[in-house]
Amino acid sequence: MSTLIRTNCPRDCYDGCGIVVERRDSAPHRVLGDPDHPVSRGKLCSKCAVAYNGVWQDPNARLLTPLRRVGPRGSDEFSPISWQEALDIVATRMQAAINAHGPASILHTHYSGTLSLISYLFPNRLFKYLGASEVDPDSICNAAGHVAWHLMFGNSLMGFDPRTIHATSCLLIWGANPSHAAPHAHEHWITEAQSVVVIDPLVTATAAAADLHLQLRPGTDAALAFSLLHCLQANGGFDQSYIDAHTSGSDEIAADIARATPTWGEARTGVPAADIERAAALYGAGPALLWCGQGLQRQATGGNIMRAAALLPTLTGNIGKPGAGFCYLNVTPIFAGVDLDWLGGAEIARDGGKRVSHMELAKRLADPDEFKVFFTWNTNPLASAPEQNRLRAALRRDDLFTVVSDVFMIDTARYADIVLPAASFLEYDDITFSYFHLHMGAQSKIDEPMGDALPNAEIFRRLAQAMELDEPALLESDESMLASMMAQMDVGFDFAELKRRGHFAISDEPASWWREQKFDTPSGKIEIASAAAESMGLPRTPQAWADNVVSDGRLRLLSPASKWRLNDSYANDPYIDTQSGAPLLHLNPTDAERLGVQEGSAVQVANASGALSLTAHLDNAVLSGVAIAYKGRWPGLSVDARNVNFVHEAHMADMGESTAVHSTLVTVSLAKHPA
Ligand SMILES: Nc1nc2c(c(=O)[nH]1)N[C@H]1C(S)=C(S)[C@@H](COP(=O)(O)OP(=O)(O)OC[C@H]3O[C@@H](n4cnc5c(=O)[nH]c(N)nc54)[C@H](O)[C@@H]3O)O[C@H]1N2
Ligand SMILES: Nc1nc2c(c(=O)[nH]1)N[C@H]1C(S)=C(S)[C@@H](COP(=O)(O)OP(=O)(O)OC[C@H]3O[C@@H](n4cnc5c(=O)[nH]c(N)nc54)[C@H](O)[C@@H]3O)O[C@H]1N2
Ligand SMILES: [Mo]
Repeated sequence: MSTLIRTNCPRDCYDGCGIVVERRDSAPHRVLGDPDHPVSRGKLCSKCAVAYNGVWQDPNARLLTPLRRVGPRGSDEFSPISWQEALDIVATRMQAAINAHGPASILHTHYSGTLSLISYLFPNRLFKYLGASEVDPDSICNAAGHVAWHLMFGNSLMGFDPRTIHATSCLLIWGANPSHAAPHAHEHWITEAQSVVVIDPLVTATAAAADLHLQLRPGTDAALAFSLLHCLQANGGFDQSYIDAHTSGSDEIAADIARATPTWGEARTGVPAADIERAAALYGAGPALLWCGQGLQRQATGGNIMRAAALLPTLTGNIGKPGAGFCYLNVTPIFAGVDLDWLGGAEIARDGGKRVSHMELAKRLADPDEFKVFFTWNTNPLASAPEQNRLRAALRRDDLFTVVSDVFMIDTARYADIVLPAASFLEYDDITFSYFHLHMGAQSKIDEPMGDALPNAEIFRRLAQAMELDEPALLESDESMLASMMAQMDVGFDFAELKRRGHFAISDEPASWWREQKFDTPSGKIEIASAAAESMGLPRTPQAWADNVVSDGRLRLLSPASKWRLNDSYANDPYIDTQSGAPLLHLNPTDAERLGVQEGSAVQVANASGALSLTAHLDNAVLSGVAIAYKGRWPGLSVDARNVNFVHEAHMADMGESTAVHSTLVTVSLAKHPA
């Protein structure tokens, strides 16, 4: 017997695909694309198709019971225990930490293993209610961009509606690699634009398919933005009436724009002057969309870069009309009406918890006095966070009580005192969204959780009970939260009907956001010059900066999204492991020659935080001076128990205490022994 059930993918991905599951009684369910979903159009990307039909349904790979560590930290030695025992231990240790050191001595970290709304947000209610400390989630990903666009536009969570692509003349993709990070957008959506320009140091498949690719040196984007503006202005591409009506401070950058000729731009960015002029002509030809990914702001000056890039739509008036706009992220549930603050427990929050940047996690956790309990859920810091070696050492602290909740036995869990098994998205109801296209979806329960695993929300309800907390918000049922969200969205149907439909678009016609040109900044205008920035110790205006060329032989290591993994999810799927092959360092052949490295050579990649063994792959797609090692491998599955974050030094970007991971500098040398 088999039945078809619609659901949606809750991964941290731009695409947010529709899924159909063929539910089978005595065989693994078949997870397929939903033919009626406008984004996935009947197909899943290769990584999700493999992992959802593979490791995610493999009882030998999944965590099936709560575990208590019985061996040394980092070992494999755990014993199964009951939920009651596990939660009683966790509750007792958390209460003891609160009594002795205050609630801020509990540090929790979480991110986006699943983005389904209840699972992603509800657990925060408990930590907020206690007044616990939190690792700032976005500081590992995109906080610099958020701060930058908040300063300029008063909002970084609302961009353009992708459906407006039919009205655009040019799509400018800046520092995103949709061919990996948004494969369906790459295949179906981008192809609908009249012209496509890509700005990326790497020849990605999206860049290769574009009308024009500006292959700039990493960290030189702000200079490129000013040079593009110089050309746009020279061609009459500035919209002076828009500038006068809706922006403030343009006069303060006029001289910088005047100076940034195409030859000036070429010298700073490595992009040929003629290509800068061509890109400006394409962007200036009509309504244009600017899509800023997250790669361009993972830089030491990433916030400044995002402010500079935002000058393009601002000075050309490409805002609030069909086919025009800018996008970093669209937090679709907000526009659908969901009250995310309520769901995450803002109303019951107690003051006093600290906020810690991921860039400081390893350092702060190593201090025996600051944190006594470390609770990790929905994220795998030993794979994804910087300073891997230092973090691992901190997790060996005997006096740190560590709890990890995940679907799998991830590296971080090996350091936990208690491991709590989480159910997968096929095993409970929830609501999903995309942070790019404007659809909300139902996550439908296909089957009972595997083993004794529980959905995130149920784990935290039971923990609140074990702590004898009677605040109703901590005990609210999924049914109640689903009903409230459906009421907030006011779509005229209930969750059962959403499950039947699968998904809905938040509007029939493309949303025309920003049409009213209202900006939630102190002046109500787009703030090119910002007193708020100045008061944060930042420059008043975006600066035409470019990182210097590295001339001491070191390479700039970029570690962007891999085609085969979703962050560090799926790395444990055997088929994906085979497809990904050995961990590679992609090098430009001229750099390889200078280093005496050949295709397949074992190389050592090193800097102050440590050294990593990789296999060299000579690749003309990589700019000279740059090296690529894709993110997301599990350290525990590699020979030297390390992944690329072993050489990630945790430098902060200029805004948001955010990651500057693509600013990492490394020396590369031939390894003494084969990899
Ligand atoms: N070098 C380098 N490092 C990076 C980046 C980079 O570009 N370069 N990118 C950074 C970025 S952008 C991000 S967002 C982070 C992401 O880093 P992580 O948050 O660590 O990665 P994910 O793979 O999204 O999710 C982590 C875990 O969530 C688990 N999970 C899935 N569903 C559930 C669930 O329902 N409940 C629970 N409890 N767990 C679940 C998965 O099994 C997985 O182990 O990595 C960052 N790290
Ligand atoms: N397959 C897959 N999809 C994913 C993820 C994944 O791990 N795998 N992760 C998800 C998550 S959490 C996120 S945040 C997004 C991230 O996805 P993206 O927004 O695409 O960000 P990145 O992968 O960091 O990098 C994108 C591009 O930025 C380029 N880049 C690096 N430095 C610079 C620079 O200085 N300037 C410019 N202009 N470009 C630069 C890189 O070469 C890369 O091609 O993808 C999501 N989707
Ligand atoms: Mo991310």
